Amino acid sequence: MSRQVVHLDVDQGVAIIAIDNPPVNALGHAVRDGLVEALTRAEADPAVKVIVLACRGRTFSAGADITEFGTPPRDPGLHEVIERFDECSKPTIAALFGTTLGGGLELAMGCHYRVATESARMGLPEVKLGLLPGAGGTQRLPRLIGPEKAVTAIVSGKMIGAKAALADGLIDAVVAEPVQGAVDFAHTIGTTSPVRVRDRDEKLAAAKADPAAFERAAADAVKRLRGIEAPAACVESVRNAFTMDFEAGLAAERAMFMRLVTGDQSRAQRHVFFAEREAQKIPGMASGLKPAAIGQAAVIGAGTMGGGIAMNFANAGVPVTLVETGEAALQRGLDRVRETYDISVRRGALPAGATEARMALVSGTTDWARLAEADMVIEAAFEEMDLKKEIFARLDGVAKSGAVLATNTSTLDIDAIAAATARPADVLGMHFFSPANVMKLLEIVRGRDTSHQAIATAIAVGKAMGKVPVVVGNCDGFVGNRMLARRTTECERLLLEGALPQQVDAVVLKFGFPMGPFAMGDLAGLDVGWRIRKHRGVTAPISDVLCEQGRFGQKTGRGYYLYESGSRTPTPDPEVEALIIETSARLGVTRRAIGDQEILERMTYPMINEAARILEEGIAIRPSDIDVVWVYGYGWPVWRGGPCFHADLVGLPEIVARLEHYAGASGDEGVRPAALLRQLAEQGKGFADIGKDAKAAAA
Ligand code: T1G
Repeated sequence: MSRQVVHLDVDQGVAIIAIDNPPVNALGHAVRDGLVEALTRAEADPAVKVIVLACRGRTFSAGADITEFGTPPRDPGLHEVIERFDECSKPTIAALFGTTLGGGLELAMGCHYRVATESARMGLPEVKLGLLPGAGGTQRLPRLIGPEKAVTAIVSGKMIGAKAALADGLIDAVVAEPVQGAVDFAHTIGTTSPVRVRDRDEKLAAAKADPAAFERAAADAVKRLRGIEAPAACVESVRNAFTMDFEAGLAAERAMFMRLVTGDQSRAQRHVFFAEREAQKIPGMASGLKPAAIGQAAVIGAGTMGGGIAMNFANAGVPVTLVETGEAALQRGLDRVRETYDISVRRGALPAGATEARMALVSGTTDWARLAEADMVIEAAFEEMDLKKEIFARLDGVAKSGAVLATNTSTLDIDAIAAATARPADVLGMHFFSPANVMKLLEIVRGRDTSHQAIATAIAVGKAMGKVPVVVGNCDGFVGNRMLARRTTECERLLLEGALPQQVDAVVLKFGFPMGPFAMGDLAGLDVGWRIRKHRGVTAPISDVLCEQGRFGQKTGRGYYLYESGSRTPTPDPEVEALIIETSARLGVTRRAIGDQEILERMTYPMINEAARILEEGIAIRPSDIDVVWVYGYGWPVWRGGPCFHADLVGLPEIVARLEHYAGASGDEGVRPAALLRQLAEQGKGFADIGKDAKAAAA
């Protein structure tokens, strides 16, 4: 017996149609069916004068049911349901609260009026799924708030609050409580004949007369969006709102939606949407396990990373104490945090007053006894094992029982660090990516003895910080950096064999990364990798020579590229080209022209191969976790879904064959296809097939 997902109640001439489909009132087939049935009854009921569309639970509808995409469409379609509300002979009012998104907002715009609670937020985020609003949103939103604001909102996919929505004309009133507010609003309109949004074109007039302002807003909205299809479709469809009649605009929108929803880019972006949520599900973890409450946090080390981590706590509203060994270093750290907030306020990224509000949550001390107050301590000291062991041994004697003790190490052995304490169950890695207060990815590294409680707490803290947490196993480089090391090795080889930095970077940029690996190295500082290589006794001929010459990248004005007078724009450097050619000769490597396709394969396939090994060793729970790591931590284009998703699109047999070729050419057994990769290829399977097994195990 399927549960009732739409309720209809009538009281004093007002019909309340309430969607009841937790967790987010997604507009799946049963809901759409129920809405048509309830609306038909309410419209036919002579006692009903006004109809309120409401939702139960925590939010008005967050949109179409994304899990239905890629399955055969089932009538009534969402656009048909919305048309029914739009054509209704009685006034219809949507009662918004929570996060009204996508098809949920489109449904609300199909109603004649909208009210919302003050805390309500609303938006059309379809572009983040590689789509455009496909149920009238690109035609109705411009009629409510004007084409310029509509195109900016739809291409960004951002939410706006109720006050801004009221000011723009998206809603008609801000109310204290959604349903009662809608009922009260109903009494103000009485039974005046409904005003259909489709018939409101006063806000289109200016764009019809002079589209220049719209075209400027559209160009501004899509700048820097290279290679991705959905934003351009969003612009075209909003433009249709004032260049076509409503029905034609609706039909064109639907056609564009159907093209996008069946395309690889939207499939990739929907894959990442679910992968990000799947990554927080840990097989064997009791579903009712509650994370520990973090009332007070502490960060050891007030350097760049420590300061950024402290900001993450303050941003989540958690008081945090920065701990340093000396007053001068502590003050420098606190000043850097304050300055970072000030920059965000000056840029408008944070509201005025945010610096003081956030800094009120950040304190500093050189007194380790203060650590006893913390429910979570994150160590962000120098990347040196003996120092970390000393810190954790000392922490073990000070921290309160049950506190989560985390290290921000980017590669060191979590088990070795945990062994310095008598409480390894409370120890784990929380690997933030620089800048820690900006980058979304958080690798949560579980040690051999780490408890599910500690992991659940770290996941919850990461989410509260606005991070994307991914639980990974303990090995050198964990998941992201371990795969990056494969790409870095290929970068060095490509230079020796005949490529130049600008050629390799151009190929990686064209694939969709925001930066190429050499420009990225110059940004991070070539001395960082140099120090690690020296520590491990490995060499990278060209990068080592650059570092020996003090060419560390942007920070020294020259690295692989030149940076003229403090500019951040990389310029190819003839001296570096000469150095590369000389190094090839010195090492007896005959240089050759290397094609872009080979470069792209060597920039991606060895990493994909390493992903297969990571899965074989259980360092990642599922392939989609690896996709999340690379999309949110390293700039893999979200519309390509991540390394494993991409590998399935290319086809594993092709990748195996090319890896065999490159392993033979280089003599590097690390490039030879992993057993799992070969096995999947032989079975005609992909990484996605592994994901299905892991998901079943986690259920
Ligand atoms: N469809 C199906 N499942 C959804 C869903 C959706 N639209 N939104 C969320 N879920 C699931 C999610 O996978 C998770 O499942 C659970 O709900 C809680 O979500 C025609 C085409 C609303 C801000 O893009 O942004 O309408 O992991 O963990 O952090 O034009 O969910 O528990 O099994 O994210 O509180 C447009 C997507 C759809 C909104 C809540 N709408 N959702 O965040 O919870 S396309 C969206 C969100 C569309 C029309 C077009 C967030 C949220 P599980 P959660 P949260």
